[in-house]
Amino acid sequence: LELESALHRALERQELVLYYQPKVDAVQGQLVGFEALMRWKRGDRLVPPGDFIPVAEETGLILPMSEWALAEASRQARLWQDRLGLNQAIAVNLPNRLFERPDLVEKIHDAVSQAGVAHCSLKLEITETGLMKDLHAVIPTLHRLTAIGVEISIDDFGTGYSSLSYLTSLPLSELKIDRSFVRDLGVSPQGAAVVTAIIALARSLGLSVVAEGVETPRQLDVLRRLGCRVMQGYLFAKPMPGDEVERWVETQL
Ligand code: G
Ligand code: G
Ligand code: NA
Ligand code: MN
Repeated sequence: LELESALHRALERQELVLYYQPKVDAVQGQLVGFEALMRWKRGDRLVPPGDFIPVAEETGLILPMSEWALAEASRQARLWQDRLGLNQAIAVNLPNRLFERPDLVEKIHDAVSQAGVAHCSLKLEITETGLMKDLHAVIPTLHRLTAIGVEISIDDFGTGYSSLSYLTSLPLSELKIDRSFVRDLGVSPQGAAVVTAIIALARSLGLSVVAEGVETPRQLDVLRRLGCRVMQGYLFAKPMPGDEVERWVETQL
């Protein structure tokens, strides 16, 4: 309860910040997008999302927090467009509770229009576990979002216990290979099995694939040989504040 009121104040006092982690095409060496990750500046501490997102979800604070994140990511997209000519999309993690909102599509529309960016400047990352809870309620919303140009990515793919049949009935654009599978690459011969299967699945469904949590050149090498180009992880860049991203982008040119 104490954490709940502290989090409430954090939202009002603008103590929440977004960090951004680049997604790169590791074959061409190109920046292809960003994932926005929330942090809480609590005094001189930087609280990671694992320590407050669960409470935010339980209390419903996740709704205004996510609304804030959508607006903030849109604002950042506009800033990078103006300052650096960057047009890569920023992906926001959207907890499945947000699909309870009948006005979700309008909220997203408002966020991008107020920032003056195109709808395709935002992407949404959702997890399969939450999706499955109320798939039929979610499908029309996903269709409306993709119709206005907001692409949908499935986060932590392969870690849920859901059936795969939903993949063909949803308008998705991307699967993100969970970092637990990437961690095992090059460690054991079985390590590559799941990753190989996800890449094949994505390819046959016409989806792009992103490997998360890439930390070593060995993992990069195995992923490349398996046909995965787009990667995200400490090997390339950690999540950074917006101004640090600008410096990072300049060193990449
Ligand atoms: O940044 P970090 O490694 O600590 O993220 C931990 C978890 O918190 C990840 O699973 C990530 O999806 C989640 N997370 C990070 N930022 C956000 C956010 O803005 N909204 C939601 N709902 N989850 C987030
Ligand atoms: O659940 P989600 O995939 O959104 O979580 C992303 C989390 O992964 C963030 O907390 C981010 O800080 C973390 N992360 C990003 N790159 C790496 C990496 O290379 N290794 C590890 N261990 N974590 C990473
Ligand atoms: Na994510
Ligand atoms: Mn993820």
